[in-house]
Amino acid sequence: ADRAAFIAGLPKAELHLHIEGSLEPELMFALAQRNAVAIPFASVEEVRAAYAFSNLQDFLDIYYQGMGVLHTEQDFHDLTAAYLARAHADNVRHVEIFFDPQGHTTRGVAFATVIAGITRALDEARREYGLTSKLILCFLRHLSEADADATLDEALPFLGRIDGIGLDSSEVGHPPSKFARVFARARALGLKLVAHAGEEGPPAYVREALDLLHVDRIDHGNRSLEDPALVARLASEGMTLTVCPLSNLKLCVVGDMADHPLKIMLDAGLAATVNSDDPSYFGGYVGANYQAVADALDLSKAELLALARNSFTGSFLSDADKANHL
Ligand code: ES4
Ligand code: ZN
Repeated sequence: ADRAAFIAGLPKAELHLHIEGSLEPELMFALAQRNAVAIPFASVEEVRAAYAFSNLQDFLDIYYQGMGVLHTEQDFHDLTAAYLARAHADNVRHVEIFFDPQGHTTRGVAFATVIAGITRALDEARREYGLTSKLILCFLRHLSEADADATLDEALPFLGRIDGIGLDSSEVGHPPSKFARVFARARALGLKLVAHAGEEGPPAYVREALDLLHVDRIDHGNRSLEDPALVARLASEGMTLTVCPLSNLKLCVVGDMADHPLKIMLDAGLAATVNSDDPSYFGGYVGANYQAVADALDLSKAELLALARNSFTGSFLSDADKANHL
C-alpha cells in the first residue's frame, strides 16, 4: 500500500506507447458502430477473452485487426484523448507516442487524418493537464524498406509535428539492417531515432540498431542481457531502454513477472525505464506496470525513483524541459 502510494505519486514520463494499442474494447465497439465496421466479437468480454497470446505475432494479428475500426479524424482524436486522460491519472507528465501510419494508409485512411486527430488530442492535453508530448512515427518492419521510404515521404509535410521515427512489428527475420537507408534519411532530416530490438530478436539486432541505425533509444532490449559486452556498452553509452513489464509477461518474453530482468538491468547500470507498450491488450497502464514489476521484484523506493528519473532523462525533451522535471 505504501509502495502503491509512492508509485502513484511519482511524476513519470512514458516513452514506449503505441497509441493503437491503447484502444480499449469499449471504444472498439463504439467506433465499430459509429463507422458501421463489422468486428468478429459479440461483446467486450469476448474481446478481452481473445487477448491471450503466446508470442509477439499472436498479438500483432489481433492488434492490426483491432485498429480497423479507426477511420475518421474524430476516431484518432478520441483514441488519443482516452489514453492521455488515463496517463494523466497515473501522474504521467510527458509522453512520447508511437503511431503506425502504415496500419491505416494501407486501409485507405489518409496520413493527414491520422495526424490531425492525434495532434488535436495532444494539444488539448497540453492545455488541460499540462501534459507534454512527442510523436514518433513507426515503420512496420514486416513491410519493405521501400514502403517505409514512401511513408517517410508522406510524413514530410507534417515534420513540424513529428519528432522521431521508430521500428516495430514482427522482429525476427526483419533485422534493423533492412532499414539502414531510410533511418539515415530520417537522421539527415533531424528526426530522433528509436527501434524495437531484443524483444524476440537476438542481441545482434540490438547491435545493428546501434551501429547501423544510430538509434537514440532501444525499445525493449531484453535480450541484450545475453551478451555481456553489449550490456557494458549500453551502460557506458547511457543508452535508454524502454522496458515494458506487462507486455513481456503477456507475450511470453518472460515466463513469470518474478523472472523479469528489470532489476538485473538496473544493477548492470542500464538506463531502464518502465512503460505500458499496448496497455489495452496487455492489462495495464504505466502505473500498473510499475506496480506489477515492483511487487514481483521487491523494488525499493530508490529503484522506483531511478526508473522514473530515467524516463525523463531518456526522453526527447530539451535539457531545459528535462531540468523542470528532475
Ligand atoms: C508492438 Cl509489443 C510490440 N512489439 C513490436 N511491435 C509492436 N507494435 C505494437 N506493439
Ligand atoms: Zn512496442
